[in-house]
This record gives sequence, C-alpha cells and structure tokens, in this order.
Amino acid sequence: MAAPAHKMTPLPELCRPVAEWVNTVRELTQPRAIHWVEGTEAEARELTAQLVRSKELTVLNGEQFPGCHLARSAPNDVARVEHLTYICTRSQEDAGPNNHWMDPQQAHERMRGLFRGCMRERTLYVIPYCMGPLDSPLSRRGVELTDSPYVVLNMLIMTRAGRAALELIARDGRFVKGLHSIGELDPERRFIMHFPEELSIESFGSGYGGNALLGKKCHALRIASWQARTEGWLAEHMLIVGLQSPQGETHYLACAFPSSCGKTNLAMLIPPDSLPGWRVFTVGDDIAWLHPGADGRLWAINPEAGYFGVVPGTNAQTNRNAYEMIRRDTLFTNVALTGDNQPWWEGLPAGKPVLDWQGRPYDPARGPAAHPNSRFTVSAKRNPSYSPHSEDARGVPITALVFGGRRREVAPLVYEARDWQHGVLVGASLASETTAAAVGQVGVVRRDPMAMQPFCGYNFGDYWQHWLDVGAQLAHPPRIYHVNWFRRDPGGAFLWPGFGENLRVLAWMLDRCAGRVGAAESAIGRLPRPQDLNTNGLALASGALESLCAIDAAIWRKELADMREYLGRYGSRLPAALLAELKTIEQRLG
Ligand code: OXD
Ligand code: MN
Repeated sequence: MAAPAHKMTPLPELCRPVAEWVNTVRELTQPRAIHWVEGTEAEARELTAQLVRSKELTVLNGEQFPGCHLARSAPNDVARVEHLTYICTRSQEDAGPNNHWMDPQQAHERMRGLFRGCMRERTLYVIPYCMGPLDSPLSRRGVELTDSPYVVLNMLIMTRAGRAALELIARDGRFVKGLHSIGELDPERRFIMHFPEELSIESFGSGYGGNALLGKKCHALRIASWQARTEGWLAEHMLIVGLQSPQGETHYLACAFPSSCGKTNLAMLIPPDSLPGWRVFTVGDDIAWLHPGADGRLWAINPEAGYFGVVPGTNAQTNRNAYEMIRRDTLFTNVALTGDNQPWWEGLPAGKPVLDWQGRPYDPARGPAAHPNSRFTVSAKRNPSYSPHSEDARGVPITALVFGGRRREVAPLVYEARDWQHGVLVGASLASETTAAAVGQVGVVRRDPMAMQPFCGYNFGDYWQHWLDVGAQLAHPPRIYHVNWFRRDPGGAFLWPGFGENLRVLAWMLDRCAGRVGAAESAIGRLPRPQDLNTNGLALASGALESLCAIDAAIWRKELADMREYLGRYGSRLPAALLAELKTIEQRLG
C-alpha cells in the first residue's frame, strides 16, 4: 500500500541527480513555476481541466465520446521533422550516413541559445517516466522536462510516468535526460537533437508527438538503440502481437513496418469469420525491446503503455478494436469535428465534418477534413485485444520476426529467410513508399532498413553487425519473414485484401516455424505455394495468389543492384556477411 499522501517524500527530494539537473534547466529556461508530475489521476484531471479552460483542449461529445478531448496543433507542426533531427556523436562516422549529424559541442551551444529564457511565462513540468513494466529488468527510465502540458497528458498515457518511475530512478541514478520546449513553434527554430553518448535529448520548437513526446521515438528508439548495442539487446520499430491458434497454442511475432503501414491494425487484427478459433492479443503497436533470454530465445517487451496512432482510415471494418478503443478517454489531435462535437475523420462511414482539423469551416477544396497524420493517444489497456502479458517483467518469447514494406511491385506477399543472417539482409533491404507520418513527399520509394531509417541512433553498418551478433547468441533464434500487403495489379488495384485476412499469412509463418507446412525455394527466400496458404472463404481474383507469390527475375535484378548500391554507402562499416548474402541471392537469380 502506498503511504498516505502527507507522509510521502516530496518529489524534488526523491532523487538528487534529477533535482540538480532540473535546477540547471530552471536557470537556463527561467520558468514561472515548476510542476513535478506525480502521475495521479486527479493530477491528470486537473491538468485537462486547465487546458479546457485555456481552450487548448476541446471537450468532445460526452455521450458518444466520454472522456475524450481534441487538441489542435499549429498548422505547420503536424509530423516528425527528419531534416531537423540530429544524432550528435563525437565522431560523425558513428552517426553514419543514415543520420544528420552535428558535433555535440556545437549542438549544445545552439540549443542553449534557443532554450535560454524560453519558459519565462510558462510552467516547467518534470515528468519522470519508465519505458517498460515498472518491475522489469528490461525497462529503462528517463525524465522529460517540458513546457507543454499537452506533452504531459500524452506522456501520462504513453508511459508509466510519475512517482513510481522517479523512485526507480532514485535507486541507481540512471536516466535519459530529455529537455523539450515548444519554443515559438517556428519551423525555422526547430531542432530535435540526440546525444547518445550522454543519454540525452534536446528538442525545441515542435509540440508534435514524435518530436515532443520524448519517451517515444527519441528515447525508446534513437537513444535506446545505442544503449541496446552497448548492452547486448535490440530496440526496434516493431509491433508485438500474440496469436492463439484454434488448437490453443499462443505464439508471439514482432513485426517492423515503416510509419503508417498498418502496424497498429496488424497488432489488433480481428480474425475473419472464415478462420474460426483464432484469437489475437496485442502487446505493442510501435516499439519492441528485444532481449536474448537465458533459454536461447528472443524475449520482447513493449516499452510503451499507450498508443499514438494514425486516426484516418480507422473504422469498424479496418480496425474494429481501435475503433472501439478510441470511443472513450482518448486524446485526439488534429481530427475534424461534426456539428455535435464528435471527432470526425476520413474513412468514417457516417457523420459530417463541420470544422476541419484547423477549426475552420470545412471546405473540401482545402483538402481532407482531418489531417492525414491526425492521431489518437489512448491507454493500451483500452484495447479490447490487450494482452495481459504486456505487463510481464520478462516479456514474451518471439517465434518469428517480420519485416514489411509498402510496395506496388517487387516484393511478394510473403517470403521466409533461410536463416538469421539472410534475415538480417532482408531487414536491411527493406524499402517502402513514404507516408504522411513525416514531413516530405508522400508515395516515393525509399530504403528503410528494419523500418528504422528515421530512428536508428547510430551508423546502420554497426547496427547490422549488432543484429548479426545478437543472432549468433541465440540458440533458438526466431525465423525471419518479409511481407508486402500492398502489392498491386497493373491497373493499380490491390491484389491482397489485407487487414484481418493477413492472419492467413501469419498462420503460414507459425506453421512453418512448427514444421507443419511446406514452401517453395526461390532465389530470394522461401515462398508459400498456393496450397500452403489457408484460403478458405477468401475471395481473390483469379490468378491473384499466383501473382502475389511470383518473383519477376528482371525486376529483382534491378532491386538487388539498388540494394548493392545502397549498402555500399556504408563502406567499411558494412558487415561482410551481408555482402556475402547479397551475392548468394544474385547468383541464385542468375
Ligand atoms: C509513429 C511513426 O508515429 O512511426 O509511430 O511515425
Ligand atoms: Mn512508428
């Protein structure tokens, strides 16, 4: 039982290293007040009420969406800004060609200039947080200092934040330091800086999720990937899903897809009626921390406690779990509003937007009503398919790893890597069409190794070597697969229905892992033969399955040449084993 409130040690006295750092930041940023976040429900309610009073939050229709609120961001602050995101290591080589780099001294100086006096009229919030279950040895801690109460509300949902986290930090004094200010929300004065060698983050000028909720991409991926390398584990941009077969066996998969490729949908998949007896359990929808276990298997935790998901497209057909989950106690960002204050987004079958995401009268000529990267923030426990094992201190054992991209052509529906080393090449060669989750052109193919291009905190060459090293330690490594739900026919129509039907592909993988089903060897890996996939009750166009599982040698030769050119950019840091794998495929393709 927790001690009565009046006997609790005040938060500023709990952990001296945190208090000292807060003091340094107070001197630099000059806030009007400091608020140490306890993490109680009453505190969250009070903060929400304060934002409603200041009109930074809108209360949504209490009958249809109880406990839900809408936040609108600045119109120029709606996505991650990769061009303003830096990895600041002493040696530029360590950041690698995959990152923007700045010298740490220079970066600190620049950021000090921006942070100086920036909180004068504001409150500085101190958010101690834990990524991963509080009692897990696999969890890591951090403290975010921010002048954005919206960030506080999000962090309270997305992480285990407050007193319990600070008590853990006080035990060993180790925490990732994250300093954040919305500044003036000026895109010209916006930087997201990471200092992996110091385990610290400095973010200025944006209030958008990935730039401002520092526990998420900045800590749990960029900084954690560096920590993971030094400590012998992997921090990955992966969902974690548990599948229970009709025979009652449960297996866990960790799957990496680039942003907005349906990770949240796959993590909460609803089995189609034609596949009776299957159950799906969500452990995580975005990030997995993978640790080699004493039993030689790979074990995973989800460091997050909530979802920060893309709203448009969410409906009872595409993701019934998410649709139900976001009907209460959800914080919406940048969706549209109906006349009776319900949130509205493209993809809903009913309702009519009256105000667009910027709060203007909706005019279709100005584009979609909800921003394409509008988001929901909601506790993972609201998910009808929430797995109780999400809280297991040791995590869940991983049977298979899946990489996937959004490709009109090239990649077949699914293929299996021959072994771990080949699987690392499959992950390293991931490519996908870009989406609205980051600022920039949408729909162009870019290389996104392991879906980590925007998130790896160090040189990809070293990262792939680390993947090889972790695999070499595993007596029972997961099998590795590649999927593509987005293959199209020459007329542009999707060949595969996706969503719940993806379970057929995942079931094939589990059957493969159990040695229950066959596959055809191909130059790029093992493919299901049409008879290997369960197609009961699936209405596919004639020839679609054959096209989905076909390899076009000419297109693949071009793809391999592209991969060779891409991997070559990593020079001497590229593991020779990956080049050897590539060569094997080239030779097999002839
Ligand atoms: C996300 C992303 O928000 O990957 O999860 O952009
Ligand atoms: Mn993501």
